[in-house]
Amino acid sequence: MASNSELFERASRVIPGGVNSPVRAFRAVGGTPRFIARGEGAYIYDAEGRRYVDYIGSWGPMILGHGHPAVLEAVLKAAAEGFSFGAPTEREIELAEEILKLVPSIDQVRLVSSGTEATMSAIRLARGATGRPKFIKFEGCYHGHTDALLVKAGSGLATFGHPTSAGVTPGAAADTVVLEYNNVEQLEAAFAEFGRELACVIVEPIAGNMNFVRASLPFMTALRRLCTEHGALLVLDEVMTGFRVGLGSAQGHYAQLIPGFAPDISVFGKVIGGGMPLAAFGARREVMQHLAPLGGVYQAGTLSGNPVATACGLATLREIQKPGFFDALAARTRQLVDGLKAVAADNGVPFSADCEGGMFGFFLLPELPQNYTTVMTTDKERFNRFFHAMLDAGIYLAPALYEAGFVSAAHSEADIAATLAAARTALR
Ligand code: KE4
Repeated sequence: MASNSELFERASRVIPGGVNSPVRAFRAVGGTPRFIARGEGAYIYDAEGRRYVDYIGSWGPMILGHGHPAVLEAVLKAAAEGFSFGAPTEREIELAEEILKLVPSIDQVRLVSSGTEATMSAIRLARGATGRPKFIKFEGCYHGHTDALLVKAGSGLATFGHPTSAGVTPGAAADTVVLEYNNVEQLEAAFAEFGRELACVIVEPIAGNMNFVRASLPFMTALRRLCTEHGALLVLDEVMTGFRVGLGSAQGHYAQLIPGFAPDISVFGKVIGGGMPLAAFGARREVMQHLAPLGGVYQAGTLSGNPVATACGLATLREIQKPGFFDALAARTRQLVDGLKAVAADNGVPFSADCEGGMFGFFLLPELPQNYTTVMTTDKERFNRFFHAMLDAGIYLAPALYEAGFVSAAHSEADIAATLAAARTALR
């Protein structure tokens, strides 16, 4: 049986950094990544046979836990009927209908293979539908790795964003305006300056890519009002929050707090694929009609609406609609978060945490941060020590202080208790 370090060394010879996605390399926290052999319920097992309580859940998709029998059965049945046809199938209609049933703000949806593809397409759709070039994003939000989205705040409002990645040209970043999350004044000023040129604003309604930062009510209200006033489309990136923070996703949560609130375009991923490559974007009919083959906005994909992935997503969405599913999941997540806060308080460690549905975040900061700058004031060394102490105790948390955590329906009271016991020791 090869060890994690042997596998990491072998992987690094043939795959850049030994991983197919950077966060998996543990570079933020140091140490050797665990190579996972299998998952079962709330647990993952590494190449050395060690068991971990899994709070990554593939970064959100595994809301039912690993190997849910009904999902496994649906996937095996679909696979036996054919992996991919490059032609329409009934199951794509079924999944689209299921999504529309759960997302009242959209009339139509297009299925794709990754969140990056979905947000990239949503921005192209917004630009095509409005005929406008610019869009706003926020520092600390991550929407996938499309060129125009790998941009950080420029110095001052007037200058546009600067690329955050090599290989992104100034031209590709030129129409991206990057503002501070939860900063209403900056939003007002940007709309005053660029309003008529803005195709859309794209935002994570709860920013899981800076761990867990909620859009404040004034911010979300201002976003909706300003987009409406200036004819820009409000794009909610719910790749992480969609069907994770509640059956109505984050938009359902905000619609309860802000009467009549609804986005213009919604982006989904992760949970709707149940762990298989599947994401989606949707909007009202008059917006979606701009998409090929009907309209002039081109968008396509060989494996879009893949028959096996749609079976996995559909089975997952059916399970989460069962009575009491989210009540139980939210209660279990709340139990974890409240327990962690209590353990930190007992040990005098500055700590704040929050959760919604099956998604949570915690900070080694006394107060919940409202933006990226504050999140990054966290003592990184202290976080890394905590992460590794928990990992060594068999608790697998996100290997970066800017990532959110996820609880599945398979996490038991005993798993939460074991996590809190490990946290007590680690925080001491
Ligand atoms: P993908 O292209 O990775 O499927 O989705 C991009 C994306 C879009 N929007 C949001 C809000 C997202 O969180 C993501 C991807 N999330 C990261 C975790 N922070 C995926 C993990 C990774 O990059 O390996």
